[in-house]
Amino acid sequence: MDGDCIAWVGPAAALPAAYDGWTRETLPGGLLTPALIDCHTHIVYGGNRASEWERRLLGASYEEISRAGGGIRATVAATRAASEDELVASARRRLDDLIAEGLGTIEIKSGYGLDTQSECKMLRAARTLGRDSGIRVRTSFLGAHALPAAYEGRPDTYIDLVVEEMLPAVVEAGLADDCDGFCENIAFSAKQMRKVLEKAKSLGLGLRLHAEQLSNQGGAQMAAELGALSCDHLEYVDEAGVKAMADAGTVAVLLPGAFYFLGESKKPPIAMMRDHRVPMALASDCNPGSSPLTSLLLTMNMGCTLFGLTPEEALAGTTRAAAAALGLGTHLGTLEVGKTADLAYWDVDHPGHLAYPLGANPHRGQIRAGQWVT
Ligand code: DI6
Ligand code: FE
Repeated sequence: MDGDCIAWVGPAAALPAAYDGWTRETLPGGLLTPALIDCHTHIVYGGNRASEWERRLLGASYEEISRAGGGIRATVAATRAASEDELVASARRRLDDLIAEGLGTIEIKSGYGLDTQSECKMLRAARTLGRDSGIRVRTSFLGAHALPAAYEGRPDTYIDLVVEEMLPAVVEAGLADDCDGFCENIAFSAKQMRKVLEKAKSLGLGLRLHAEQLSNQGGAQMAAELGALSCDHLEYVDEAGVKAMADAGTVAVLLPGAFYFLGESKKPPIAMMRDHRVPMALASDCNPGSSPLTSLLLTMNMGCTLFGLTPEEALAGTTRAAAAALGLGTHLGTLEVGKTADLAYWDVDHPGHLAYPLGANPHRGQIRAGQWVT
């Protein structure tokens, strides 16, 4: 490593003589990887939804709870009521779980504020988490996550508010790197989401979209045609959507934690994505309703056991493909000369073994931008 970058990679015996005088460190464990990247989280939120989970165990569906005014709206109420400091503190506990497993970069969405002031509060909390923890944080504005109760029956009026007031405000304050939305029959249509994403693009934000999680709305195709960095969930995506993603270089972010926790049965079309060479990332989707998950290693295991990814695809999913999903592929995600030295080392002897255990944590240490962290 030279400063914060990787200077050379290879077998020790091939080390050029020019490096003879450089400091050497021998790391414990058998494997060095890029630090892991969680490219889709809603880790900042107020309250929890444990009682909603119990209702689902007794037979209520996620969709029914949402239509009855619970679900995301319950977390919106709790998040609006929480102070910024409270949001930072509760999210920090979840972030620390991820860091303990080699996390170096995380994406954090807003989307539980649904008014300008509360969305900004969430995004400021996310930025504070990045400064306090030393982990690289990328933020996504998710104002079009759910229809606030006050706009019941007037979704287009709410979309206008997102486009005309909220997006310009978060961009002006420098709080958002990217823009996301929930394109679903219980949220917003592809036409409504197009309006939001087009505005975001004109303001210079990267684009991503929750698409085809519970039904096929054509959101993935629409977002890919706008040049989205990622489309996420994708259980119900069809071949037109996958093709559009392949053409645009859009990353498929798979979220097996939500599939598992909601007891879904329709899997994303992995074989089709492989055929079209769409890069596949894996993320926790950490959120209180559909995926209260704070382990990327378990996410990788679920990607293999539930979706049929290979263990090596799972590792690429939380490194190389996850970096691409955040638009950071030229700096992060692989061990290559010139990339940022964000590294994790592990007590395993084969890359495929990271995804293998359930509940074990073989992480032994981390290097962030060339600095040792123990
Ligand atoms: N899809 C999800 O998986 C999360 N948001 C979304 O649009 C769930 C959010 C929640 O239930 O609180
Ligand atoms: Fe999500």
